[in-house]
This record gives sequence, C-alpha cells and structure tokens, in this order.
Amino acid sequence: MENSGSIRQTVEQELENIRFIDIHTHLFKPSLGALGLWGVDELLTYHYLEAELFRSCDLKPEQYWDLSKPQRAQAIWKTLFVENTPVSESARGVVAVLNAFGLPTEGKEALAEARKFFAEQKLEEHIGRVFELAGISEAVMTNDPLDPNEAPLWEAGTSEHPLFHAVLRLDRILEGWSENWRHVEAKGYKVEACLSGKVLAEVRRFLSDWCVRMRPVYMAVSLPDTFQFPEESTRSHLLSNAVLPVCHEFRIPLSLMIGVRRQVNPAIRLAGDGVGKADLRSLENLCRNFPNNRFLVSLLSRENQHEFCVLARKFRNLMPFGCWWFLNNPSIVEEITRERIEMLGMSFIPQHSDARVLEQVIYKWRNTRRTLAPILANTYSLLVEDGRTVTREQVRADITRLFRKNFENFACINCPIP
Ligand code: RAT
Ligand code: ZN
Repeated sequence: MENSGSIRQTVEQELENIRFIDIHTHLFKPSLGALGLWGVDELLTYHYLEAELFRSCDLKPEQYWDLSKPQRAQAIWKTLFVENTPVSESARGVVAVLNAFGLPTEGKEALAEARKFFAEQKLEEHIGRVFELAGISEAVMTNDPLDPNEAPLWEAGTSEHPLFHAVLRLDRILEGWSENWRHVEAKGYKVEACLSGKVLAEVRRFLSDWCVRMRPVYMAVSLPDTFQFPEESTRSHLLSNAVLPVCHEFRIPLSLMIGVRRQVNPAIRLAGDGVGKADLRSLENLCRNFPNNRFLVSLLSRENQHEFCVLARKFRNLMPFGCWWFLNNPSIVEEITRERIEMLGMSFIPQHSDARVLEQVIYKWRNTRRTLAPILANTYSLLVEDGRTVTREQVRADITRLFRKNFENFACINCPIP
C-alpha cells in the first residue's frame, strides 16, 4: 500500500473485519437475569442522557425520579429527540441503535414502534445479533460479590457463557470497608472493621474463593481523583496485603479506573458524578513497588493523559486502556489515541465500551471504528512517507494486537489455570 487512499481503505476494511474484545462493560450474561439491561427504555434512561435531560427541560430531578421507567424514557425521548436535535454523543448513539435495527429515528410515534420491536426479541438470539452488529466477540462484565442482587446468583452457581467474561469488582470492599465488612463477615469470614493480620488473611480467603467461583479475567475498582498510594488507610492496606497478593496468585491484573468525583450533584443520582485530575505518583508507586503485578488502567481526566503515557513508557506492568465516560467523545478520543500511538506504539488498548445497556455496544463500537480509521491511516501514511512499506497483514496484526491480543496477553486469558 503506497497511497493514502488505499491505506485508508485497508484500515477501514480491517477494522470492520476484526472482532474486538470489549474489555469493560456493565453488561451481564443472561443467567444473571434482570441485572442485564436491554431495550429502548433502558437505552433512553442511560445516566449520560439523564444528565442531558435536566439541561433541556423544566422537569426537576425529584419529579423525574417519581416517574416509572417507561415514563422517564418517554420524557427523555420527548425532550432530547423530539423537541431538540439529538446531536450529543449519547443522544446520537440512540439514533444509531434504532437505525441499526431499521427502526424509525424521529417523531413521537418512533418510541412505541421501538418498544414493540424490543418486546418481540428473544434475549439469547438478540445478544448474538447485537454482538455481530457491534463487531465484538466477547464482553467483559463487572461483577460485584457484595451486590445483594448479584452475589446469590453466583453462590447458587451460574454456568459460563462463551460471550461473557467475569470481573471481580472491589468498590464495596476498597471504598466502603467500614460499611461493608459486615457483609463479608455474614458470608462466613472472620473479619472486622480494623485490619489485623488475621483479618487480612480472611479477606484474601474471601477474594480467592470468589476468584474460584467467578473465574474473573481481572479484579477492578473505580477510584476518586484523590486516590493516594501508599497511605495510612484501610484501602491502602487492603490493596497491598489482600488484593494484590490474590491477583498475583491467580495471575490476573488489577484494573484501576481513577479520577471520578462521586456525587458532585447527588440530586441527579448516577448522572451526578464528576471528574478530577489524579496524582499519578500513586500509580507510579504501585507499578514500581509491585513489579510482579499487572495494572490495567484508565484515567478519567483529560489533563492526566500525557503524563499517563510517559508513565506507561516506564513500566511494562502498566497497560493503559480506553477513553472512559466523559472522554468517550470523538474529539477527545482522537487526541488521546494519537498521543498514545505516538508515545506507546501499539502497546495499549484503545477503547472499551462501558456499555450499561446491551445495544449500546452497537453505537459505541461503530464510533470507535469511525474515529480510529483516520488516525491509524494517518499513522501508516507517515510511516510510508518516511520510507517503510505497510502491508495489509501488518495492519491486520496491529489492529488485532490493539483490540484483542494486548488484553488476552495482559490478562493472561490463555494461561494455564493455577
Ligand atoms: O461509565 C459509566 O457508566 C460510569 O457510571 C461508571 O460505571 C464507570 O464506568 C465505572 O465502571 O465505575
Ligand atoms: Zn464502567
């Protein structure tokens, strides 16, 4: 491939042909029942759209929360899709999903038609079709062993599903030990609020038992912008003496998503979280002090992204992934991805969907392909200009590395079970 036209075409074709692994979602395998959200009412009541609703109508949050789910969806459709042009990233996403299923994308009647369509779908088949349309082979879930709705389903034994991987989510343990240790105790572990050596051993036993039960591909926690490590805190002790040793034992990475400011505006609930710049020295300390652990990391603040790339150049046990939440907009994805390629080559994971509602993977992955195509094509054009040839096979290998292999290798997906 020598000219930019053929490079662009090849990149687009290869992006289209390769099935990606969606390494972080809030989707659930069907055996976890009602936890898995899908359909048009869920799409419309996504918290990204709820945040936008309150900016474009007079409905107060208290009034909105008093409505039923279909009424909330109706309010959002009317405000953001009928009375306004749905140009924001999340609003456009709903349009793209409806369009992917050949449903009308405008007018008051469109919602009723979409509801009818989704009501007719059989979940298992529908998941297969959605993954096909999204161009993904698997999705990684977020599974919380202390969620009262989820834990009993795992404890009763759920079968593995070929399209879904589990993740052991630690937020309740690491971010709320003082409120949640009693729930760990209630499951038969001798723990208490104060972390003695014996308590930490019991937390390790709890995590190990859940690793055996869930077979997670990694453990994960979402952390505030104020995250510090090391420090004199329960979280720091739990990380050093329970979480990281068990990750090492089970040969799985720890995923850290850093930079959320929880409940900046509690009145709008899940939509009320914000963003703050994190201190990356904490991440540096983790990577250096735990060289035998692997860290799969996403940062929420745009202002952290350059120093994050610098840090990843220092530590091979650090894998940057995704443009998360407020960063998942084409203008910002473009900037971050170019920066990452320029500083890290192909040794990072460009994106995950963070989908909370099944069909969102369709628009989120379509957008990723659309944004990534010109960036990758430009990268190869520069290389050709500088004197190298680029083949279709190389493009295929690079895209496979970015969207599959980097994760498979880092999470040790095909490693022997310990
Ligand atoms: O992106 C989101 O939907 C956020 O609400 C969070 O769930 C975040 O992705 C997380 O995993 O903490
Ligand atoms: Zn998430």
